[in-house]
Amino acid sequence: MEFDTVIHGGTIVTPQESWVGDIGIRAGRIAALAERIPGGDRRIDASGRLVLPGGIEAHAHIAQESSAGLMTADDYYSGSVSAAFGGNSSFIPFAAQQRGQSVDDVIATYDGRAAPNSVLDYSYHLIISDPRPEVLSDELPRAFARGITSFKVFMTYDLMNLGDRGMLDILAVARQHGALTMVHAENNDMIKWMNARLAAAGLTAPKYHAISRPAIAEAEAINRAIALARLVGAGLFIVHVSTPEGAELVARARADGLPVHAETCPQYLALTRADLDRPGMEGAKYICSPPLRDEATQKALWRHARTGTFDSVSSDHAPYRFDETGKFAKGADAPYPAIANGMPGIAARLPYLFSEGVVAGRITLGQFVALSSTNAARVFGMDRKGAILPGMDADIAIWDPEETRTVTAADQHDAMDYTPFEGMRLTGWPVHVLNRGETIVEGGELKAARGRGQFVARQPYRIGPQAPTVPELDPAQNFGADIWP
Ligand code: DUC
Ligand code: ZN
Ligand code: ZN
Repeated sequence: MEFDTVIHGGTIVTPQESWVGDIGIRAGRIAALAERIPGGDRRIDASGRLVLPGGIEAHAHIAQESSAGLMTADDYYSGSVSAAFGGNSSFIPFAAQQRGQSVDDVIATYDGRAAPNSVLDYSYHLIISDPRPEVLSDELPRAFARGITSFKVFMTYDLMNLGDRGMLDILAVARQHGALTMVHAENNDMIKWMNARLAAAGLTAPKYHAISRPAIAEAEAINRAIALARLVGAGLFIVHVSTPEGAELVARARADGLPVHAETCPQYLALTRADLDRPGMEGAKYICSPPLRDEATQKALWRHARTGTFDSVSSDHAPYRFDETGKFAKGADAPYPAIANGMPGIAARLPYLFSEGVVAGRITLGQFVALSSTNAARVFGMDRKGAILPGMDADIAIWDPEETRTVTAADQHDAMDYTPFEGMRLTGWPVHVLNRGETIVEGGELKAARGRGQFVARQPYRIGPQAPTVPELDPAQNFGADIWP
C-alpha cells in the first residue's frame, strides 16, 4: 500500500488517548494508522512532536461588513493565512445578510470572496438580520441543503436584534430543517439604558464600553435564548460566552439534557476590563462585545472549559485596525459606541489555549484537541474533519510542545496593526500544518497557494427524536391541537 505522505514517530492525540505512531496519507485522506508505516513518497519526521487534528476556527469575521458597513481588515487570503499560521486546517467565518438581501445573494457574495482567496478549507455560518417570510420558507432551507447548516442571530443591536418572536420563528425553521442557531445573547434594552446614562454623564472613553454591557445583560439573554429554544425543541449554540452566570446557565441546560452548545474566547480568559482603561485611546483595541470582564470571570471560564460546558474556544477574530480604516472610522476620539467592535486573534487562539491551558495545567491535551477542533467538527457537521482516523481528511497540525515564543503583531500574518496578545510568552507552537494532506505552513513559511481551500458542505444538525419539546406543542397533551411542526 503506497502513501503520498507518512507522518512518522509523533505523539498522535485524540480527545480520548494519545500514542506514538505513524499516519499514512493518500489522496488527501488519512489512509492508515499504525505503530510503524514504511515508505511514503514524502516522510515527515514528527518525533518529539505532537500530532493533532488541525484546528477548526469556528468563529471568525473575514471580509465581512459590520452592520454599520465597516469592512474587516482581513480578507479570505490574509485571514486564512493567519489562521494557518495559528495551527488551523479549516475555518467557518460568517456570511452576513444585510437588510433586504436574499440569502442566495449573501452566499454568492461570500463565495466570490472566499473561493479565489482562501488557503484553508472553509464553510460559512450565515448571519441572519432580516428573516422575511421568504427567507424562512425558501432561502434558509436552500442554504441548509447546500451544506450551510448553521447561522447566527442577535438579541442585541437595533439593526440586528430579531426580538423574541423573530427568534422563535427562526429557531422553529432550524429545528424543522436540521440547522443550528447560534446566538449573540445580550439584552438590548439593558445596554441601551446604560448607554443613555453614560452619555448623559458625558462618559464616552473606551473603558465605559465595559460598563455599558453589564454581565447581567448576557445572563438574562442566555436564559431567555435557552427558554425560547426549549419552547420549540431546537438546538442552540451560545457564542462568545463571557460571564460565569452565562456559563452556569449553559452548564445547567446541558445537565438537563438540552441540546445547548457554547463557546468562549481567549480574550475572556486572558484579558480584563483593565485593558480598556489603557492610556489615551489604547483601550479602543480592547473593545469587543460582549466586553472583557475581570479575573474572577477568567477563573470561572477556565473551570467551565475544563468541565465541559464549552464545546469550543474560538477566536471571534473581528479585525479592525487601530486607525481610520477600523477603530477610528468615526473619528480619532470617537465615543465608545462609535468605535468598531472586535479584536483580532485567529493566529493566537490555539497557541494561547495550548500554553495557558495545557502547559499551565488548566486543561488536558485531550481537552485541547476537543476544544480546538473535534467538538466544532461534530457540532457543525464537518464529518470528515476534526479527528485523526482512517477515512478522515488529513487535516493535521504538528506541534512543538516545548518551543517558547513571544507574541508579536508581525507574527500574526494578518492585515492588522496590533494584537491584543502582544508580548505574551507562550509555550507550544504549531510547526507544520496540513490541510487535506497538503502542507500549508511549515517552519514559519507559508506553502499554500491562494485559493487552494475548498468549500466544505456540512451535515445537518440533528437532535434526535427524543429532543424535548414543551407539552403544549404535543397533541397528546394539548387537547389535540395540531399546531406543530
Ligand atoms: N459579535 C461578534 O461575534 N463579533 C464582533 C461583534 C459582535 O457583536
Ligand atoms: Zn456576537
Ligand atoms: Zn463574532
